[in-house]
Amino acid sequence: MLPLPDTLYTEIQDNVLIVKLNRPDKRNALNDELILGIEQVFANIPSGIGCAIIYGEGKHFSAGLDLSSLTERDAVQGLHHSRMWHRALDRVQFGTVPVIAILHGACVGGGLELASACHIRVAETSTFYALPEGQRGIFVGGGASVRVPKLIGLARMTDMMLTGRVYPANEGMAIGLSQYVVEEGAGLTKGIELAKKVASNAGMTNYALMHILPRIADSGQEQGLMMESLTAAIAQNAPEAKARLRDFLDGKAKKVGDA
Ligand code: 1HE
Repeated sequence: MLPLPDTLYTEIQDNVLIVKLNRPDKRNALNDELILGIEQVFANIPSGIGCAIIYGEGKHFSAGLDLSSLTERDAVQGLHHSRMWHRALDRVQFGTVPVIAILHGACVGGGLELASACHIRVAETSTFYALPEGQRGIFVGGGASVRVPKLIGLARMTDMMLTGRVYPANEGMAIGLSQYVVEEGAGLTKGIELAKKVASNAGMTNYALMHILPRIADSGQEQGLMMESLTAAIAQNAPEAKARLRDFLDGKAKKVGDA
């Protein structure tokens, strides 16, 4: 694996890969170096890792696209730049392990695009969400037009971009931008707790949730139901599933709601 930029830091805790955006002086604004670094990290998840976490150093998760690079680009370069973001964030969404984003402060523009490519979002109470592209005279280019409406609906995203609306953490959770809100400073602990649960699932279950569920959601009812049946059949056939089912029937597995 190529060396990562100083602005991206990774560490491994047990079977969890922790990725930190480390450009706090620029509010973790995402320049090409960082986006390519993210692509590289998520394309090369070490074996044995069952879940990844991404968070930001400093007071903000991410201020989005590094705007300083935008003024120089022509249309063709802009197209390729947007496609580079798509490639990198596809690595996050459709990689080998589920990814949990821990949010605080600004989660705006490209920062929200990155967060929305993750599978679980945990927001600390300082988190605020916005799509300031509308105000900057540009359009989203990192996948928000596809991923954000799936979280909050077309009307809410349209309003965010037309009016510059900012959603605070609690409202963000209510509309679907995060699945959790936690106290300030508690995000990483919560993320690691969730990551351990995720990593303890059967491999086929996590694979299906990452790679098949979104495709079912994008397809028509008949195709979706067929894909569901095929996935269910493959999952239940795995030796790991048989062992887990046997454990439950023998009274050895946790019941729903057990810690
Ligand atoms: C930046 C960026 C950036 C900060 N690109 N340099 N995103 C935005 O439109 C959000 C722009 N940023 C802000 O609104 C604010 O910076 C924050 C609300 C996120 C944070 O405020 P604050 O007071 O903590 O920090 P600051 O003083 O505004 O910024 C500190 C430094 O970071 C400052 O640089 P300095 O050299 O003067 O110290 C800022 O210029 C710099 N900085 N944000 C470049 N985004 C794939 S398409 C996606 C399209 C988008 O993401 S558009 C949305 C871009």
